[in-house]
Amino acid sequence: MENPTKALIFDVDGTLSETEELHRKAFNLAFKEKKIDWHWDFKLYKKLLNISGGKERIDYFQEIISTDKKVLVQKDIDKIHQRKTFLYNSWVKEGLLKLRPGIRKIVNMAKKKEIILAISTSTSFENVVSLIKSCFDESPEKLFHFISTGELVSRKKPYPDLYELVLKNISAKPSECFAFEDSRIGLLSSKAAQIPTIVSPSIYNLNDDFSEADFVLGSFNYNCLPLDLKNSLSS
Ligand code: XBP
Ligand code: MG
Repeated sequence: MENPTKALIFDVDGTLSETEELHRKAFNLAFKEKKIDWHWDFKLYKKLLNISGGKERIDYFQEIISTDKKVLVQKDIDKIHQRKTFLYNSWVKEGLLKLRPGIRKIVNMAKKKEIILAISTSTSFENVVSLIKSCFDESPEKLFHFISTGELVSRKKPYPDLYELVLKNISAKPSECFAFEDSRIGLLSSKAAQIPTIVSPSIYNLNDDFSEADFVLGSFNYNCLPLDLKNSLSS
């Protein structure tokens, strides 16, 4: 039988790994170091995750949520975010994050079947590289055919741009792929690009509305995967 799945496209934060608690910790430490009196707790950060991209998230918090006087200009936001990125990456390099259950097996099986692997994420290339180097034995470029990251588009998720960039670079039709997502805005992005999407919610997204998803799973464990995909991975 001809292999019907040409490519698997993975979101990063919340999908490859439960990264968001480490992002949150890095934001909070960066605020503290810069003497900014903000602390994002779990409940608040859950709300802020509806804004993809760290700089956009800081800006949104200042503009919409915080009742403090607006003091940060874009240059300040850039500096805070640079420090947050440094902190996050230093912890990732220390090995504080691991892959979500099932991800390694899917990646290994897809590699054996020569199914194309790609990434679609709102976060930065730097963050993706540290996570992949820390969690997989192979270099990001060897493992993933194309890595679509926030710097490459002007509209992040929930817009389709990050996924459309992947499709263009791997020369695949949406129907030949599966996207893997963990959040509602991620799902809206992959579905706006018309890609069949498998969702397994991360800790921040357990109660999101996933009604547009093709499959909603409790985990990415092989046994939970849709039959079509299992066939492609194993036949
Ligand atoms: C989720 C995000 C990211 C991270 C922070 O991305 O919104 O913005 O929380 O990343 P994904 P930066 O598409 O992988 O789920 O601070 O590097 O922007
Ligand atoms: Mg995500």
